[in-house]
Amino acid sequence: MKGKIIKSTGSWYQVLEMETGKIFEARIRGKFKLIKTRLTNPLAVGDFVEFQLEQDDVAWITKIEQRRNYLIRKSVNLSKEAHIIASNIDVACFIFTLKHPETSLGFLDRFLACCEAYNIEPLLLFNKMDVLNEPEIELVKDIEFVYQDIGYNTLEISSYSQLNLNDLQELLKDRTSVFFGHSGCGKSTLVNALQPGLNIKTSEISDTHLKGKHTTTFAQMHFWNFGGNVIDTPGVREFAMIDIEKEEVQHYFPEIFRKRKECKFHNCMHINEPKCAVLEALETGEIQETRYSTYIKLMDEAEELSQK
Ligand SMILES: Nc1nc2c(ncn2[C@@H]2O[C@H](COP(=O)(O)OP(=O)(O)OP(=O)(O)O)[C@@H](O)[C@H]2O)c(=O)[nH]1
Ligand SMILES: [Mg+2]
Ligand SMILES: [Zn+2]
Repeated sequence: MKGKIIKSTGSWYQVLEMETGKIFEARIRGKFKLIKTRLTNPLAVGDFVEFQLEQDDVAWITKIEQRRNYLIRKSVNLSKEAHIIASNIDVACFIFTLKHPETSLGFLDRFLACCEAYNIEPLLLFNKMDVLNEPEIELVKDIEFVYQDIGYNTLEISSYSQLNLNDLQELLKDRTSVFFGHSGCGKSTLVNALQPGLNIKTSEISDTHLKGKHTTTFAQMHFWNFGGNVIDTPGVREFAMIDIEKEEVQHYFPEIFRKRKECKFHNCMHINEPKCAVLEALETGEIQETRYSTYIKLMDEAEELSQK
């Protein structure tokens, strides 16, 4: 039998049998190594699998199909183990909140670099617009402009005031999307707002730290009645890339990669080389300092990893 993983807790899974629409609780039998990296989860939500039924109700997953793409992360300094957030994705939505909780641009840039590396289309959603005052709205628009200029698709939204939710539905319709962001940024609330009746658990962010409480603990796929589906994921604090070479990092920053053609040296890494077009663009503000600083950090991390 063939199916798709729609929920994963790490020890057991939910598999949707595509033909009948039946859902089974399932476990793994055998080895599932598609990539060489050590993983905390061999199977992820979005994976297509083969499974067998035993005594009618226990499903054993026996095989996993190659993934078309996947979103993968590890914590910045932590172990060598990585975690597949979701797989076989059409669009990866990054939920950005200027406040409650505050989202750092470095976190966003790491996510975008990962999308570039794994061939996933990102969509940048500026959420909780309803809580912002005029200067804060201006700030969001400035940030938005920077990312649009690089080539990313963006949308200002709010689940509370329903801002642009129809436009968002259009963008998500008939596709598999994943919602990603810090705990408390409003991923699950957004799923509920896009489809009232799902009643996914949400909770208020803490008053003292203005951070989320990690309400969603497992990735889970939900199906839209307007077509397509979404993978709601647990909030994460930080994001690091895996298996990345120092020289390769610039490929994942489109504006840096475009500029590199004008550098004097063809193998310029844009650190301190003479006649570097990227450093010049940084000077003029054409390339953002926050983006550049994440670029440098990712190169440092890649170098550190290669020395281990
Ligand atoms: N003002 C405002 N608050 C929102 C909005 N969307 C969500 N919230 C609130 O933000 C808090 C956190 O929302 P959740 O949906 O649980 O956040 P989450 O991203 O799913 O968090 P985790 O599951 O912990 O990763 C809740 O109190 C929501 O009511 C919004 O558009 N505007
Ligand atoms: Mg949630
Ligand atoms: Zn250069």
